Amino acid sequence: MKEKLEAIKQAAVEAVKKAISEKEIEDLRVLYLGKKGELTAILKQMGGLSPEERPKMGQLVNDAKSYVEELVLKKKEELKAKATELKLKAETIDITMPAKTRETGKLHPLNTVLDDMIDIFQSMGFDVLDGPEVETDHYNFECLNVPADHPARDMQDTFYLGENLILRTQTSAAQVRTMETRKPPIRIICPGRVFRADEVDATHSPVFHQIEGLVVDKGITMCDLKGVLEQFAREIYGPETKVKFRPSFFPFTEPSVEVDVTCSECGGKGCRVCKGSGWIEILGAGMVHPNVLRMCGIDPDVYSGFAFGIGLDRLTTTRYKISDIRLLFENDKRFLEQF
Ligand code: 2U9
Repeated sequence: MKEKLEAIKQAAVEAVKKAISEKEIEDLRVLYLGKKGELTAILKQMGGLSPEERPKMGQLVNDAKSYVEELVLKKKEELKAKATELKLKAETIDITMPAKTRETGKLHPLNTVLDDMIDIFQSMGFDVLDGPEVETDHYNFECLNVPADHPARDMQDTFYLGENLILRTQTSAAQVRTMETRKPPIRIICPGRVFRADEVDATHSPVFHQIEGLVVDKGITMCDLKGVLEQFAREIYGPETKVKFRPSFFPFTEPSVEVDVTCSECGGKGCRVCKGSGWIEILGAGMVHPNVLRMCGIDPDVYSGFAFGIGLDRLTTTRYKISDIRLLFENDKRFLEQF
């Protein structure tokens, strides 16, 4: 019996040593030490022993059980510690690894310039509005006093989508729509894309951007026009900038002017940028033609107004010294990343 006990003990010790999982060790505990386990079973066989041998054998079985029990416990703890170590290793964050970089988007230079312009006009009390890019002949030409035989109406100059449907050639139509629905005082700017059937080159694109403004109220004069546009020019080009108003002609304004500022490149001395004149043209403007007011349902005997139109693309190319207007529309990342 002693040998049998020793054999069971040895088998248990070997099995426990080899166990590699907590589940395996628990199964071994049940197999050897459980109620029906092999070491428990041997106690039950002691009935055949003499009364002197019984306590000795009992002591030996109990010693063997304690020995295996302790071994199982130790192994269990060992395996648990190993599992925890493996888990921690798997979850370790390598703080020396370089972080994933995320590219940040930037504003397109046109939008930077537009935002600056909107800020300036909003600070002077203008609201910002927009309108449809597809317009009718009525809103784009008729209401703006552009006569039927005006070259701008020619298919050579305007994109026609149907007999009376066109891609707007200026954002003025949005202002006409406003005059139809709002009562004066009106003080609005309308930025947006406009379209003209131009040949494409370094300074011309069939799609370009404008910001047009309109002020209508009682008693608006050329002085208001000058004050607002001088303020705008100085905010954009700096307080030392000189502003010049030259007579011009547009069908929708009378009188009309074109506005020049001292060349920011040479300060007015004359250079390659201003073609030696010392001046750069930045916008067109004028007092809203009485016909336009009338067609928009506003009585020109009671109200007057001024309007202006600024080309955004040229302002952007001169500010950032961009040599070709087409770069603004190509969305080439190598170009855009520079701003
Ligand atoms: C209404 C009445 C009049 C808008 C105006 C200009 C003068 C002008 C050009 C600037 C550069 C177009 O982008 S550009 O080529 N525009 O010179 N625009 S007055 O006049 C209006 C607008 C709306 C109801």
